[in-house]
Amino acid sequence: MRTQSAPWRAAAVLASVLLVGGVAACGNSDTGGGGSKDDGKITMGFSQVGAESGWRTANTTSIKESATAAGIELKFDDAQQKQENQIKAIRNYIQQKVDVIAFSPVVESGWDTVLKEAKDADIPVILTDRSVDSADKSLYKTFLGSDFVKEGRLAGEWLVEQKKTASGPVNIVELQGNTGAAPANDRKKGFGEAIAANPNLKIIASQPGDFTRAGGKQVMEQFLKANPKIDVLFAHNDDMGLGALEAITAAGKVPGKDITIITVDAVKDGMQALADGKFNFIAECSPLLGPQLMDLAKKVHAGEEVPARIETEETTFTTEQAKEALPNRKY
Ligand code: GYE
Repeated sequence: MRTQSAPWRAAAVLASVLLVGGVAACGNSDTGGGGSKDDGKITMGFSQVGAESGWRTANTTSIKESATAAGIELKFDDAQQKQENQIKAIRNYIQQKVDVIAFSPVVESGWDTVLKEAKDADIPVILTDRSVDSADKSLYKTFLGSDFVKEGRLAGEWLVEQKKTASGPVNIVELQGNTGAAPANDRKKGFGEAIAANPNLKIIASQPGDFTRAGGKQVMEQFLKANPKIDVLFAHNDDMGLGALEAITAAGKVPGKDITIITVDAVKDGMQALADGKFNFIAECSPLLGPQLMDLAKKVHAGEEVPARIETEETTFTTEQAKEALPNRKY
């Protein structure tokens, strides 16, 4: 057995203290993070839905810029609208021992297993933009995003008011977001509940257009072919509404006049269409979630309690209001 000289022994003791400290930091459950804390920098793994819409592009920019401003190291993955890609990205983040995982779930269901894996690895999860339908609320720390049911309801209430003197049936077609997504389910629900106030208002066709311009255009073409009388289009986002404009014009109808168009989001292109009178009403949905998300990441990393639900503030726009707001619109 070798005996160590005093300086070596001191060095060995110091090394083991550092080692133990480091291991403790990696597995520290008090602060709720699974990554290494000793470098003082928070690492966030973020799984984004895709790049399907103007809203999504603005949301991605907001998240990237806010991470830089907050000094948070961001690992970013674009899932191209596929749940399997999101699950893969989250598993990678777990393996890399990031401090916080944040994601916007493309659909509501099917997350329990991977969320449990993150919880077992002691990595806090923040849901942003869209939520999950998991019964176990301990699988994530908080959900930051809009009230999609309310957006649908505001859209429906505006229509009820517009059509209150209609004496005959008002035929509505609906372009839904991607199947199973929280904003698609919830906007449909809110809108449906609001228009039930007037039995003349009838949804005669409703199909997913996947939140994309191409999807909106293609499905609107089918709607127009199959239905000679369409009075109203409710599109779950601006991009599908913008795609539908092309189909409506190609069919020889005047958007905003022959067909009343209601959308959700209020991104620049949508607001321009509204200001031009091609859209008639937009329920706003804010994509600028980055600053709040970074604040939350710092808090959960520090082991602070955060509210289980944080709702985004939003408004609605008519043509007049869009004209006023457009010059200062950032996205
Ligand atoms: O409305 C749509 C996007 O999840 C709120 O996703 C978001 C929605 C948004 O593709 O444009």
